[in-house]
Amino acid sequence: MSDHVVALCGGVGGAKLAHGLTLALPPDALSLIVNTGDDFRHLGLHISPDLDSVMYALAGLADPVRGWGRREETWTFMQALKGLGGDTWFQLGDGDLATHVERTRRLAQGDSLSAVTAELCRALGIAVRVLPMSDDAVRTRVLSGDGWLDFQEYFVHRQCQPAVRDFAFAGADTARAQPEALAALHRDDLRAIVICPSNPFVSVDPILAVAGLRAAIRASGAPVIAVTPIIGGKAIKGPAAKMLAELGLEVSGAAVARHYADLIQGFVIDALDPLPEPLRGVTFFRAATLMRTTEDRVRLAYATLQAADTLRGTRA
Ligand code: FO1
Repeated sequence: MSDHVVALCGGVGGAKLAHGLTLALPPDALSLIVNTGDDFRHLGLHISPDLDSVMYALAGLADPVRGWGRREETWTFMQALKGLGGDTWFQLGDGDLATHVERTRRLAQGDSLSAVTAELCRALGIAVRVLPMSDDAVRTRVLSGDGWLDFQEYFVHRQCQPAVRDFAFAGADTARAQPEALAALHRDDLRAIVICPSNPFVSVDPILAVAGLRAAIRASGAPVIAVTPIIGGKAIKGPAAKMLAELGLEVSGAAVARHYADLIQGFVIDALDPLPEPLRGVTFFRAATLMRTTEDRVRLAYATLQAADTLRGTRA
């Protein structure tokens, strides 16, 4: 029986479906491959925003309003830093700070990002495999009207205001795919590969840019299914809709499906959106994709897996 699922995810939306999948599947039936293109060094610390969004979502620690960081957070460190005239454009809550300090300490003693992530997951009671896309540095860069910007400079410091023209993933050509991630994609009992409703340009594309990962997905016999991050012409959170418009693309789930067209066999659009024009090799499914509650996450996880199951055996 084919029963392993691999999910690719980035920030907040992706973390929500990843959480739904962990509740729908036994822990050893799921591997999560997480974007690390947003990682950067700040205040001497190694910050991995997407790994943290996923870990906090799975551990029930995520802040439901901000989407990033921990809930019931306190900000004493930030206030003290501000008082000293320090750099405060990137907000680090007190509890969240512990994650970055501990990650940085372990990396400095020579542990890999995968090993550190596994330890952090164990400490937070997370049983599923949370795998950084690579242990090597890959850094997302954004080409804007103001030239090339580092990702967090664009995303947080400039609040996604510069219009985007292109993206680059520095280091992706030579970065080695995380070995367990690659092995999971090569399993012959793979039930589905799920592309979570993460930003296609800056959360999923960096994963696909890592040498070997896109090829492994294409070579897999399992159905590949993506879930829309766009509902009714809007992104629930983040700049996906703004980016689509700035790149001259239609702001719709269908446009995201076209972006993934060479990779997917299935695409889940929102139940309230019109069915897109047919796309060669891609079957569209409808589901309620807005995830307000934990039940919504689980429902979407089951709907996505069921849709993928109908596609089994359809790959050439
Ligand atoms: N996003 C913000 O918009 N402002 C912040 O100050 C901020 C701080 C932050 C700290 C830790 C962390 O793990 C994430 C944080 N994020 C913040 C979110 C993050 O930069 C982005 O959501 C992701 O990189 C995009 O997926």
